[in-house]
Amino acid sequence: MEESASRSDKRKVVAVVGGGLVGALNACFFAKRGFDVQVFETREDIRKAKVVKGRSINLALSHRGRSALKHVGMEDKIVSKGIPMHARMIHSLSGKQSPIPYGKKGQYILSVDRANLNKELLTEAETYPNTTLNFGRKLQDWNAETGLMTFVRSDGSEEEIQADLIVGCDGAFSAIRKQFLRRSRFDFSQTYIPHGYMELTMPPINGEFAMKPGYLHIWPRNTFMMIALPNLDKTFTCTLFMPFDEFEKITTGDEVIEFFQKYFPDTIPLIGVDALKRDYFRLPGQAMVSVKCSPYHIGNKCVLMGDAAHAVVPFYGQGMNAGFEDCIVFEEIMEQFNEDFSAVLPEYSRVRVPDDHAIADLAMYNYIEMRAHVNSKWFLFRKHVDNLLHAIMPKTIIPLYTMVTFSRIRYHEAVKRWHWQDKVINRGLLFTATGAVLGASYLLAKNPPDVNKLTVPAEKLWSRLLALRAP
Ligand code: FAD
Ligand code: EGU
Repeated sequence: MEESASRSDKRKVVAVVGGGLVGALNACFFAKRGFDVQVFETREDIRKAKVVKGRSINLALSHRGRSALKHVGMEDKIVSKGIPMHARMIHSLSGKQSPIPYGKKGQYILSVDRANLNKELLTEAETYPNTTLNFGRKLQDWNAETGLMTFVRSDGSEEEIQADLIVGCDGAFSAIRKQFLRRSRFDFSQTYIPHGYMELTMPPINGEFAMKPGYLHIWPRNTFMMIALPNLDKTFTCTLFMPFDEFEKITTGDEVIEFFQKYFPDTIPLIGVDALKRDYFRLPGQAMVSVKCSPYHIGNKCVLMGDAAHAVVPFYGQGMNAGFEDCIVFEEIMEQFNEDFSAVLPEYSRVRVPDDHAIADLAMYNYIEMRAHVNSKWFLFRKHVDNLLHAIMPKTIIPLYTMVTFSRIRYHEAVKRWHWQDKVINRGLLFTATGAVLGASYLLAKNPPDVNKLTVPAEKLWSRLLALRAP
């Protein structure tokens, strides 16, 4: 009697599998609600490890990610260690640099250090007495009926743990997700893109940033693209995107320099010839994968969040931001349904799948668009058109990246609105063009041109037509 009473009194155990960015943040969300939170992470504690190998060194943090950090009181701490980027800086082949602001003064994104962000979130999670971080625990398998998980410790020994709720935050190659794949009516797709990425460091020059730090630097070259984000130590992390077969074509230091001479000549003296020759061969090009699936839950036992639910290609700077927003959405539904997992989990899938799929599609769309025809001129042109239309009709036309980056408009709503805006713009163009044709016909009918005077310079004819008045 007594035992069963104390058992039902016991706090529910939430196992967060994966102590990466989303797992560590999620631990804070669940800890705040008072659950017994157990985090399991394959790696050793990154706060103790000397070298942290891993994916991208820095990331662009924007509104959605910040909102989630705010929920757990971490926004200021992270923002204070971020470097604001108020604009993109477009580098043309000739070395010309053109800034394009992200928006108004308050509209900027932040370059944040991935390792530091992860460490701060783990430390924050640990401040809750009801949270335990378990490092060196790799999830091997789990049972969807019982919620029993098997972990392998660093020394090879196994450990079994039971939880009331399992939150899979174990990244794009999620081990938790494997059980989902065996279930009926689970949709899953995974696509590797032909491009890989490589990170190169641009050191400071005379103790100062080698380029202006307040920008996201971009070298758009169609098939090839490079992007650079500033770090607190006054370095830039440059990320080179190119097709794997192109990566493989370059086999010697001289070929690296030749390649950079052709596409990114202004960066050679900034990264340094020797560093370039050396660092290019440190690691091979890294793969990028897009993963979509649905639903995100199994019964009242398990739910996927972050890259485990939706890995997106990085061409919108939204992967982490979307994963952080997952945590807010789940939190709101927990509130709404009184922490009743059997109601919360299906609702979470229902609400969140369309939005995560929308951002996955947008990121893939932007990848295809950028590699197809985005050189520096086109990039500048498109962004200026976007910003101009917004300036003319601020309430009607909001650039897509603004909705994605600086608002919490649901991703799928942003896409809908974007299509609608496109229609408005096209109608506007059609209307203008029709007006011009009608106006021209009218003027020509009223004042048939004197064939002998058709040597009038073209500009004059145009200015007459545009002025819509008889000559
Ligand atoms: P992860 O960061 O992958 O963390 C998963 C964790 O789970 C890891 O710590 C891993 O060790 C652990 N784990 C894995 N398997 C197991 C297991 N079996 N048992 C226990 N633990 C396990 N996003 C942005 O918002 N802005 C950007 O600017 C941006 N730039 C990017 C640039 C590049 C080149 C790339 C590749 C991605 C970028 N992203 C960006 C996306 C971002 O990196 C991811 O969306 C984010 O890291 C997802 O966090 P996560 O916690 O879901 O997964
Ligand atoms: C890629 C890799 C510029 C960090 C998309 C913009 C990215 C980032 C853009 C990486 C681009 C591309 C946007 C932001 C951001 C732009 C965005 C891409 C950060 C549409 C560390 N993208 N990224 N769009 O508008 O909305 O500036 O590795 F080159 S931040 Cl590909 Cl806003």
